[in-house]
Amino acid sequence: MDVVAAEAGGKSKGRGEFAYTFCDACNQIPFCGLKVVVSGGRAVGVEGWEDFPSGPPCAKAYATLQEEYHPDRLLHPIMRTNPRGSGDPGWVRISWEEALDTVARRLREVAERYGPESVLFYVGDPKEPRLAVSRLASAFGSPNFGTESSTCSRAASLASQLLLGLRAWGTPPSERTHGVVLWAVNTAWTGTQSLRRLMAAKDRGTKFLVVDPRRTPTSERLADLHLRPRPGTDGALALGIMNQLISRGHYDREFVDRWVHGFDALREYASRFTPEEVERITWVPSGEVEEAAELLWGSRPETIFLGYSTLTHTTNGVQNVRAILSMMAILGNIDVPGGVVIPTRPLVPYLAMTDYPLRTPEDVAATGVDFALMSRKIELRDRRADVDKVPVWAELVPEQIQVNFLPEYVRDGRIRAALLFGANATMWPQYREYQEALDALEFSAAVDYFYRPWTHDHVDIVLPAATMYEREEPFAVFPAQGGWKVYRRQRVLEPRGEARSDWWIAFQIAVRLGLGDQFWNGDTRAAMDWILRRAAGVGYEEIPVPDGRLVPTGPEEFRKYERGLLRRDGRPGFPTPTGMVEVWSTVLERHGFDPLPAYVEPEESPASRPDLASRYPLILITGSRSPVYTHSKFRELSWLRDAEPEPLARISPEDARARGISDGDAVVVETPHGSVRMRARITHMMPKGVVDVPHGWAAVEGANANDATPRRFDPISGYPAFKALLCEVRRA
Ligand SMILES: Nc1nc2c(c(=O)[nH]1)N[C@H]1C(S)=C(S)[C@@H](COP(=O)(O)OP(=O)(O)OC[C@H]3O[C@@H](n4cnc5c(=O)[nH]c(N)nc54)[C@H](O)[C@@H]3O)O[C@H]1N2
Ligand SMILES: Nc1nc2c(c(=O)[nH]1)N[C@H]1C(S)=C(S)[C@@H](COP(=O)(O)OP(=O)(O)OC[C@H]3O[C@@H](n4cnc5c(=O)[nH]c(N)nc54)[C@H](O)[C@@H]3O)O[C@H]1N2
Ligand SMILES: [Mo]
Repeated sequence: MDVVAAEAGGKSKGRGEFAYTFCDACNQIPFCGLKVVVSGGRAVGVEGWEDFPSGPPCAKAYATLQEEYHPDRLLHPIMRTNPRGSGDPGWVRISWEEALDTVARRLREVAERYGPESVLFYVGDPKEPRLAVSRLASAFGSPNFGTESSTCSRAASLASQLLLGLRAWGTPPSERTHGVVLWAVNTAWTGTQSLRRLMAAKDRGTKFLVVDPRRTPTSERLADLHLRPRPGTDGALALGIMNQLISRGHYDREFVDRWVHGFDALREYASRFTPEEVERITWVPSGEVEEAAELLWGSRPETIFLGYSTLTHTTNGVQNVRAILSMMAILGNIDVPGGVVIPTRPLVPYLAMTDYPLRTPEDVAATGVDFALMSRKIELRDRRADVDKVPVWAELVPEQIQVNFLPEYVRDGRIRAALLFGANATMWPQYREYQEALDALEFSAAVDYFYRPWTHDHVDIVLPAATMYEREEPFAVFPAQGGWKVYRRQRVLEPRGEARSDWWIAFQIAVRLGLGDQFWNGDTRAAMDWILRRAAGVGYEEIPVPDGRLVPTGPEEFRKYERGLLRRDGRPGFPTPTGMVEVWSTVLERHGFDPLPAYVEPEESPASRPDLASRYPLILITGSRSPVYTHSKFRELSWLRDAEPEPLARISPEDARARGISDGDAVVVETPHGSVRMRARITHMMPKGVVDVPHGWAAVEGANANDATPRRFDPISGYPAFKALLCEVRRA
C-alpha cells in the first residue's frame, strides 16, 4: 500500500494514506472520481476526488467499501464437475493456469469445429471490460461481441444516427442554454453525475420540460412543465408538439429549408396529431400539448436528456425517439451553442464508442486508434449472428451485435460457446429462456465479483474479477474546455484472494490463444499506453494523479454541418445518406420500415389489444431505477439494503382503492406472460392506470420483473418491451 500512497503523493492528516480511483457502482460513464482513505492496507473511507469532472459520490459509491470486503466475494477460479442442468454444479477450486488454459482450449475447439464466429463474447452493464473484450473477440475472429447495450442506450443512439448520422442527445446544459428537455429520465436517481449541472441551470433560470408518467424527484425539483403521458406513447406526443410548432410557424425555417430531408412529409403526417387526438392517445391534456410547444419555442436553445433506455423499451421505441429528436431538430437546436452539441473533435471513440459511428474500415482507419479492432468486425459483418434478425441494427451498429435473440442463435447453432464478463442472465425478458440457452452451449465461462446463481449455475467456469479498488484499467476521458481531460486511476488495494482485472483476464486468454502479439504479451498497461499515445499523444504514465491531463484540441465549434466538419469526405452536411437531417429516413425506407417517425401503438396496449386489456386493464412499466441499487447488484450490502429492504410495486391511490389494496399488502402483478409477487406501495408518484415494478430482484424468489415481461421486440433495434405492457394487480 505504501507504494500506492507514495505514488498518489499524499497523506491525509491523521487518517491514513489515500489513493484515487473511479467508481463503477452504477456501471455508468462518466465515472465519478473517488478518493479512498487507506489505512493498514485496508480502504477505510471514501470521499470525492477533488476537481474531478464527475461526482460527487452517491450512496452506492460509499457502499462499494462494503462490497469490497463482503464475505461472499468470489476469490478463486472455480470449475463445475457435474453436467449443466443437473442441479448441483459440483464446483471445485482450480488454479488460474488451469482456468485460463481450459477456457482457451475449449474456445479453440469450438472455433475449429464451427468457426470462430460461433463464440459469443459478452460484457453486461459493467463498461470497464468492454474495449479489452471487444478486441479479444475480433482478434479471435468472431464478430459476435455483444453487451448489455442490447437493451440500454444504444437504440436511442441508433435513432439519432438514423436522423443525424451520429449520436446527439444528452449534452449537458451550458451557460447559453435556455431550455432543457428531460424526457423519460429520472436524473436525480440515475445520473447524479449530471445532476449538479442541471440544478445549476435551474438556478440560472433555464426552463425545464419534463416528460414522465411518474412524479419523480427530478420532475418535482426541476420541471416548469411536467407532461405525464401513458407509457409508450411518446412518439404521438412529440408529433403533437411538432404539429403545434409547425402550424404556428414556430420552427427554424432557415435550418429546415437547408438541412432537413422530408420536412413536408413530416408536416403532413404530424398534422394528424391534433391536441385532441394526442390527448386521446397519450392521456396528456390537449392544453398541455399546446403549452409544451410554447415553452419549447420560447426557451431555445435547448438541450435534451433522453432516458438512456426507457423510451426504447417499447415496440415502437426507435421511431418514438426519432420523433422526439426530430422535434429538437426543427426547433433549430442541433449543434448550436447551448443546444444539442456534437463533440467537435472526439478524442477517440474510446469508452463511449458511438459519438461518431464508424461505418467503414476507412472511418476506423481515420481514427488512427483501432484498439477494439472495429475494422475486423466490419470485415466479418456477414458472419454476425443478428444480420437477418435486425438488419438496421446490424448495418448501423458495427461495434456490437444484438444479443436479445440469444435463445434463437443457440437453437440455430450460430452460437456454441460464450465468454461472459459481468453478465446477468435475468436482465432479459422471459429470462429462463436465456438460462436454458446458456445450458445448451458446449462451453461457457463467466467473470464476476460474486457468484450469482441465476447466471453462474448455467456456466462451466467462473473467474473472480478484481474490483475498481484493485485494478487500474481502464483510464477515463472527459470533454473539457479546449479539449479533453484524461485521468488515470491507481490500484488502491491489492486484489482480494486471487481476483484479477477483467483486462488482465482477457489479455491472458488472448495470450493462451496464441494472440499474444496483438495483446502486448499480456501487458495491459502497455496497451493503455498505446491507445493514449495514438489518440492523445501522451503516455499512460505521463498522466498525473490526481490532476489528470488536458489534451488540447482547440476551441469548441458549432454548426459544424455548415463547414463540412461532420463528414469524413469534408462536404457540408450531416453524415446521413442524403447529407441532411433525415426526418424521412432513407435507411429505414431501404429496409422496408416507415421512413417517417411514425407512431404505432405498443404491441400490447388498450388500443392494440382490447382483448387483453379487458383482463389486464392497467399499464405496466418495469425497471424504473432505484436510487440505491444498480440492476441486480448490491442486494447483499446491508448499507444499501436497509434503505430499500424489499421490492415494491408502485400503484396510484385510485387503482389501489378500486382493488381493495392497502399500502404494504402483498400483491401479485400479473401480465399475459407471467407474474411477480411483492408488496404494494401506494404513492402519488404513479398516475392512475399505471403500475411500476422494479427490475433486478433476482435475489428474491418470485420478484423478478422479467418473469412477467414478454419477448416482444422493436423490429428496428431488437429491443424488448420492458415498458408499456398490460397488467392487473390483486392482493396475494
Ligand atoms: N441508481 C441507479 N442508477 C442507474 C441505474 C441503476 O440501476 N440504478 N442504471 C443505469 C442504467 S443502465 C440506465 S439504462 C439508466 C436509466 O436511467 P433512467 O432512464 O433515468 O431511469 P428509469 O428509472 O429507468 O426511467 C426514467 C423514467 O422514465 C419513466 N418512464 C417509464 N416509461 C416511460 C414512457 O413510456 N415514457 C416516458 N416519457 N417515461 C417513461 C419512469 O417513470 C422513470 O421515472 O440509469 C443508470 N443509472
Ligand atoms: N424488466 C426490465 N429489465 C431490464 C431493464 C428494465 O428497465 N426492465 N433494463 C435493462 C437495462 S437498460 C440494462 S443496462 C440491463 C442491466 O444490465 P445487467 O448487465 O443485467 O447489469 P447488472 O445487474 O448490473 O449485472 C452486472 C453483473 O456484473 C457484475 N459486475 C459488476 N461490475 C463488474 C466488473 O467490473 N467486472 C465484472 N467481471 N463483473 C462485474 C455484477 O456483479 C453483476 O453480476 O438490464 C436490462 N433489463
Ligand atoms: Mo441500461
